[in-house]
Amino acid sequence: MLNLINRFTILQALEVADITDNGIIIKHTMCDICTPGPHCGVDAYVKDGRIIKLEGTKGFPSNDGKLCARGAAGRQYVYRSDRITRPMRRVGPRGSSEFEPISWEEAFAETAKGLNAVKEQYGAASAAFICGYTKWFRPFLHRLAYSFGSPNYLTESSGCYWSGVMANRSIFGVTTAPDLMNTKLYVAWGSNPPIHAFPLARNLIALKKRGGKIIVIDSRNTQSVQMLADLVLRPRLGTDGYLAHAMARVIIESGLHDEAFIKKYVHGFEQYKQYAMGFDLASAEKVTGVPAEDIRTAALMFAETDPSLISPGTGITQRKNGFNNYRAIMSLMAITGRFDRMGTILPNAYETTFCGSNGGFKSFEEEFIDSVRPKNARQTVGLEQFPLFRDMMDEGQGMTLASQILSEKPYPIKAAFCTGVNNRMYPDSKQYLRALESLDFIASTELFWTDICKISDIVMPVCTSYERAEIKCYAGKFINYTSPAIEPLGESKTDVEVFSGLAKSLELSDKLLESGYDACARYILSPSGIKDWEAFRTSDGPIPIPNAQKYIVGSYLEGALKTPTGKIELFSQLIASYKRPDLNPLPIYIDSCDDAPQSEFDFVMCAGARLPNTIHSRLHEVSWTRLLRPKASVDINPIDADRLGISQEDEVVISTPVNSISLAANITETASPGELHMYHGYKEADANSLIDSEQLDPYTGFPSYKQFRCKIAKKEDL
Ligand SMILES: Nc1nc2c(c(=O)[nH]1)N[C@H]1C(S)=C(S)[C@@H](COP(=O)(O)OP(=O)(O)OC[C@H]3O[C@@H](n4cnc5c(=O)[nH]c(N)nc54)[C@H](O)[C@@H]3O)O[C@H]1N2
Ligand SMILES: Nc1nc2c(c(=O)[nH]1)N[C@H]1C(S)=C(S)[C@@H](COP(=O)(O)OP(=O)(O)OC[C@H]3O[C@@H](n4cnc5c(=O)[nH]c(N)nc54)[C@H](O)[C@@H]3O)O[C@H]1N2
Ligand SMILES: [Mo]
Repeated sequence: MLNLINRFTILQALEVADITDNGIIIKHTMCDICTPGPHCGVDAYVKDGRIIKLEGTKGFPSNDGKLCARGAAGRQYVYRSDRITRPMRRVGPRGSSEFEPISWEEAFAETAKGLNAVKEQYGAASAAFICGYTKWFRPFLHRLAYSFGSPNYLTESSGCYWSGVMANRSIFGVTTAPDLMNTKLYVAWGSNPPIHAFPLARNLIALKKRGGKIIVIDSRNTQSVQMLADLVLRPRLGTDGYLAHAMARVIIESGLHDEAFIKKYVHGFEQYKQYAMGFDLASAEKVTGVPAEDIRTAALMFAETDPSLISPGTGITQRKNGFNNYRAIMSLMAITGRFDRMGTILPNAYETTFCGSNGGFKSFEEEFIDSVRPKNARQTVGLEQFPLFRDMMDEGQGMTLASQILSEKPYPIKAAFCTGVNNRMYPDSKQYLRALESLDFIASTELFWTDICKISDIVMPVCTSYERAEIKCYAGKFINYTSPAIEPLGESKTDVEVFSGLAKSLELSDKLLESGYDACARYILSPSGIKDWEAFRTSDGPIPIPNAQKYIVGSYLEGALKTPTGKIELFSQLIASYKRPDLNPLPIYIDSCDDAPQSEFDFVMCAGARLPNTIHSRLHEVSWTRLLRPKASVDINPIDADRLGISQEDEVVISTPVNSISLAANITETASPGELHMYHGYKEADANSLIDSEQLDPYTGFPSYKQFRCKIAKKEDL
């Protein structure tokens, strides 16, 4: 997106920093409330040390003056009444919410004592270092875990986007990015850009303005359908693999696959083709619910428009057969030669430069972590069960943590250092909380008083992006170093300050980590070519990265691909090497619903399709955003509502074999008949308390967030 905007416009716009008028100072900062990719520039209007207004920064690469509903509520988020402002020590029984304030020295000393006690008795691996969604400090936490000697660095990404990363790596050997600016056709498949990332939606509107086409494949009737789509396919939940194979057959039978490309670059085409030929249009219509003619039209439109690309979202992966559905979709790109070519998907030559953002050069982020990797450590959590995850990701599969804590198999976990962890984001959220509650020691860094804080022994207050300095790279080869817009609230610190303080108290002899954010970042980014670090630190806006390389399209394909065969793999040799009957080298289709008996649990729930006013649990307690959808509610189709006698806003009960919750009914065509949709993270109606934590995708360990059986009834009928 950056290359669209003239770099001088950006820099000029940002030179107007710090205008003072009536005692108001305008600070250029960043909203990091959502995904790391498009973090938006924000002007914080600060008076007497408090933010009084937020506006999008004009000319900023990702948002050019705009803010979404979540970003606009940032001021209320910062000043939420349940912000933690002092370090606290638990004094009553665990869960009693009895805490007393302590000094930071005490907080560090007691956390070090708690972690070291577990290390002495059980070994360092028995302490897990866990983080939620937040990405800005991840390499630092990773390093703290390794310096401590524990392999157990776990993140929320093991239920978020690692599955898509793994699918891309298994096929292409590398993660990929859509070349949106040069494409003629974009397929949003299980992805809803206007809601999940509005900077992306702006680019899609631009694509349409220049005559491009958009196909939306979504189980719901979404904003993408209404705003962007030229063609809409609405498959039943989880049937995307079937749909993709049926499209592959149409493409191959029409001779629209790229034979020369396949011959040169693709491994396993014959096995794949033979498999895909089993998916005829009539059966596909039955399974997916999409009219056969629409499947054909979509297949032809995708294959005949060149260049075209498919960009799948987490709507595909968060279910039992999610990894294979994703692979089936990406296989369409492989057989049509839509890889590493302008307007298709491009390999990410540098997967991450700094904290999940890509600045076009190889930084020392890997070295920062690798150099302290514990030797001869025990098996990382979840990796015995998920060998593909083990071989592709450098962290544990956090979805299995609760079961390892409770079973003590293959070895006990007895302490957790949690940084922004919310049990309500995990499958069987009550079990996750129960498991953590049973530990010998828990310390948390958090902004707000969450349930995990309430069961922690030590709680350490941390601050938001408005209260800290933070570095971020942008795809257009720019890098930004913000300054705090306001002082950290109360006694809160940044997470990285906490890690540095703790590294000292733990006596890890990790001088680099002890030296703090700026020094570590300077080391990690030393290959950037930035000469005057001080000028960068105080730059107050994005600066060009001197050593950023422009990717030469096609260059990855011309070398050996990072797959076992050095080719694009439709048949995964790595998966074949495991020789496990439940892991198929081909992207096979199986029904991806959980095992609850259909006779009793006759609806399928998808929990978590993004809403404009939410970002997981973080904005549920913020009144501006909450007002846009005041009640936790479940979307149900009018046909189903009629049949069950449910009226708008009736209280309904949803049950699975794991739990029951009650919430309001929202009758809408958005949901297809037989399917329900609700958002996650509500205290009063926790979707994830319904989900069986054992129902995981065997390839990736991904949970069944977006497809599990349940039943629904009117509360007064029960
Ligand atoms: N049912 C269902 N469940 C889902 C999903 C779904 O679609 N459906 N989506 C999954 C996905 S994709 C994701 S990414 C996860 C998200 O899962 P989480 O990241 O756990 O989401 P939140 O609860 O919003 O945030 C966790 C906590 O981080 C705290 N926090 C915010 N910023 C900071 C910070 O800078 N430092 C610290 N220490 N804490 C901070 C917040 O206060 C919050 O309590 O949820 C997953 N869970
Ligand atoms: N507003 C908002 N934006 C967010 C977030 C948020 O919480 N709120 N979270 C951020 C995070 S952590 C992530 S990972 C991204 C995720 O961003 P997306 O991947 O876009 O996430 P979703 O909205 O959960 O899913 C996309 C679409 O998939 C559809 N879908 C669900 N199941 C199926 C299926 O089986 N087949 C098909 N074809 N479609 C299906 C849903 O109806 C939904 O419209 O969003 C990020 N942006
Ligand atoms: Mo996510």
